[in-house]
Amino acid sequence: MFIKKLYTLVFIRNDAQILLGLKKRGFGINKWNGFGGKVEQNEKIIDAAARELKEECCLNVKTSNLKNIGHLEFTFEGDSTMMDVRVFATNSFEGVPSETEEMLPKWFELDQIPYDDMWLDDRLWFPYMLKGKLFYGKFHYQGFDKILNYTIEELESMESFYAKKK
Ligand code: 95F
Repeated sequence: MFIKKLYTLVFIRNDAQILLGLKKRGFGINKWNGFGGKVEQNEKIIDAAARELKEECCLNVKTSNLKNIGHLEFTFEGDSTMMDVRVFATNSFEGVPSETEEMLPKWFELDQIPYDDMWLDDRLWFPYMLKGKLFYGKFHYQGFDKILNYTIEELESMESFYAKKK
C-alpha cells in the first residue's frame, strides 16, 4: 500500500528556548523545523538522529541522551510514500549551533515559535512536545499547504506504542 521511509527529527531544548533550523535547500526549503533526515540502510535510527543533527548544525549529542518523544506519519495525496518520522529531544549537547549548507540554526523562545514559517502540522503537535507529552500524529497532505485529514494522540510510553504497532 504505502512504501515507508524512515526519518529522524531532533529538537534541542532548554527551559526557555528551542533550537530550530531554517532549511536552506531541498524539501521544506525556507521552513523552520527540527534537525533530521533519512535513516540510511543498516543504520540505527538513533545513530541517524545524532548524525543528522551534527551534519545540519554541527552539534554533538550522545545517543543515550536522545529521548524518543513522538512518532509522526506523513502522506501526500498522489504519492505512495509514507514518511515515518521518529522525533527525539534532548537538553544535553556539545558545541555551538552553526550554520551549514543545509540549515540556519536559531534559538526561539517557547512562546515565539514561528509557526507561520513551518510545516502546517507543527502547530498541531508542537503543543504536545512543549508540554512534555509523548505523541503519535498522522497527517495526510494535499500539496504542501493543505492538510486533508489528521489525527493526533497522546501516548503513555513510546515502548508500548511500538510494541502494539509491531
Ligand atoms: C514536518 C517533516 C515533514 C512534514 C521532513 C523530513 O524530515 C523529517 C521532518 N519532515 N516535518 N514537521 N512536517 C510534513 C515531511 C515533509
